Amino acid sequence: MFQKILIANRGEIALRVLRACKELGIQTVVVHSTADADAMHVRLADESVCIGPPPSRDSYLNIHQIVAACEITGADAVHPGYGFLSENAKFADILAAHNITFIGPSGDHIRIMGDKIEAKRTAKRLGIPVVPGSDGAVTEEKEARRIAAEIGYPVIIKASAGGGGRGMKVARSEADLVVALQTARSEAGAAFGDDAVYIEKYLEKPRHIEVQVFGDGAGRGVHFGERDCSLQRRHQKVWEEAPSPALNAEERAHIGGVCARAIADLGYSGAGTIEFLYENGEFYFIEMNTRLQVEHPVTEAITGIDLVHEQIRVASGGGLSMRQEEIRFQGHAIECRINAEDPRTFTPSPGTITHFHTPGGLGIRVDSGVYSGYRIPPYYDSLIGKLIVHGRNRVECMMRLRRALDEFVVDGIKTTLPLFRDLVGNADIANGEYDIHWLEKYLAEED
Ligand code: MV4
Repeated sequence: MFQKILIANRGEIALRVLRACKELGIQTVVVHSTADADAMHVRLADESVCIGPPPSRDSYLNIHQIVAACEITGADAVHPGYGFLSENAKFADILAAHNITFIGPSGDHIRIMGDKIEAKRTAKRLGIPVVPGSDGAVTEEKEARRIAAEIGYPVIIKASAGGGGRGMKVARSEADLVVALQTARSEAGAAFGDDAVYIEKYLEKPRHIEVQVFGDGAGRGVHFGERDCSLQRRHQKVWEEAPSPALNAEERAHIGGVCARAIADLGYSGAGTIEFLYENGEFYFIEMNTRLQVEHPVTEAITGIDLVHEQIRVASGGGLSMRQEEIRFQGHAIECRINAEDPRTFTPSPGTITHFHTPGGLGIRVDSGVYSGYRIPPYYDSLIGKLIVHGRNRVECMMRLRRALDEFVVDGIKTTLPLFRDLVGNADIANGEYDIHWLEKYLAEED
């Protein structure tokens, strides 16, 4: 097992990883920017190293500074959290070259999944169902027309270097296609320095369902069920739940089994998430994330398994602590992302939190690094905490969520809490009847 882990992140996820390290008796080092000197994770860590000024590129994204912090403190592993360097293949390779363990998959696996064309080709080869479309990159107009005619309109053109909704264009007819192809290619070239694009059938009203997987890097793979992340705005998830209200136990076991086998065959190591669009009873792979995700606590709630413990264990060579048959799903969990934003316009609202009171009681978890008197720096994302509620079934979970939202107090700044208080009372949400466009339509109708 590791002696000392360096946490290369900030905010609630730095605290999340810190807690896992403490439980495992592992020493902790955190790195931070000058803007985060008074952050909770800095106070609670055994050691801290200031690695630069506020902008992320000069601190949390500065590979040299982080490697130097490892050398100075003698850390033998790095947990990258999510965002920042968590899916940076070069960072994983550099750490490996310095004999420091990256708590995550190999640089090569990160690289494959970062290239969306390569990721889709790999998924298909491993038996994961993919969205019908081009076999690889498309450059010629003629070829684009042929593929689109074959799969049928509407189609979507995506950048291979994109992902997470960046660099996509929908074409509803052949007349749209030429413009969409040219625009997508030039935008991708400008944004990512790679103009490779591919074509897919455009799904009109899918849900976003993702499967949590884990590999031991030696040919074993397991799945931890799915999360429904359809409630989002501008590709920012707002509310996530497990299990998905749209799936039955048979569909869950089937897609989970497909994903677990794929991860085993790939020789993948650590935590991963396989993202699907789900429409009319069918799953279509879109991307794979090679990191721990923001919404991992809903999976922890329904399985009772600490996914960060598992990441650390696998990275240290201890293997997976359980077999698939030992992973059981109990009840229902919902996560609300509490952002320092206007609840309607989502405009960031940094400033000082004058009063912070979190809900408690059975089935309630709050992951947050903020406190009364904390000043939110304007340099980073606006997530200030996550409320995760667990119940024996979805109805109980929703009742408990409504009560927890009533107890939650954040004064001094605007937050997304009022939006969640509206959503828990909405009939479509109560019925679990929503797709990836539901929230944006709801917000547009409210105005
Ligand atoms: C799609 C799609 C419809 N059809 N692909 C957006 C993020 C990126 N991960 C993939 N995305 C989409 N891909 C096909 N073939 C619709 C989206 C999409 C979306 C997906 C998941 C969650 C929210 C979304 C919001 C708008 C569009």
